[in-house]
Amino acid sequence: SNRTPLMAGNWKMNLDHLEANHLVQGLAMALSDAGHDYSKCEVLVIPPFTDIRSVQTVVEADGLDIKYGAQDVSIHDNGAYTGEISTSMLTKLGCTYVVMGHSERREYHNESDELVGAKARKVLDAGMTPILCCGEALEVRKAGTHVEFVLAQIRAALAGWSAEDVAKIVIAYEPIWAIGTGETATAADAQEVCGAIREALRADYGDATAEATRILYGGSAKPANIKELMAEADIDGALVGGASLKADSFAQMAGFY
Ligand code: G2H
Repeated sequence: SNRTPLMAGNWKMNLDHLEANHLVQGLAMALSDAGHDYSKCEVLVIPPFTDIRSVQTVVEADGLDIKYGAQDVSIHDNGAYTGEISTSMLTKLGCTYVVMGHSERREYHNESDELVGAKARKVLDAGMTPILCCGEALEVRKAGTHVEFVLAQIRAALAGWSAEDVAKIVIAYEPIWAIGTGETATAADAQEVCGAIREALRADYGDATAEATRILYGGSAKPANIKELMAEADIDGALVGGASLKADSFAQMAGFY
């Protein structure tokens, strides 16, 4: 395909700003030692808000090709929203991606598909790329309705969007039962849903959008299973939690090709 693979490290609530500085330097070194070709796989780190400035400083000082973004964002502009972070604060720091709808935020912060869609809209309008997360819980998987469930999440979030805008986003499929559990979906399980997502995009928005939109897999992705996942036709990269916290393992994953 013409889609550039994306290896995205979701640090979640880990690492202070000094550790962040250290990890990005280590990652840059590991990628450089491996002769990483960024045109074959884009490398993205997604640290906590308090680490972003620190990551920016390393990236700019060393002229790195590593991209960085945020794990969440407000749907509001600047103003009286205590505790929130705006898109303009992120763009000023050089962020180019923002995650929304991660299952941890849906579960612990009651985020609805509607809110997740509004965040994606806000991020796209600010000139950054939304990474829209979706995924089913174990009960849904056991009931065999996981494909319908995931497509419904995506369709609810993107209701009313144009084909051109949908082509600019990244979708991350993360089955909740495989997150941080060591339990990876098999490559075939992941492909089943990622393929169904692409066919739904084709039905809703046409071929050009279906072929352009990048779809990631997330859930215990690691060096040992990344090649197998990336060999699937509709998996364009991974959203990596635990394995992105070590420079060597994440660099190895980015070098899957
Ligand atoms: C899924 C993933 C990153 P992990 O949440 O978003 O985390 O790779 O630790 O399962």
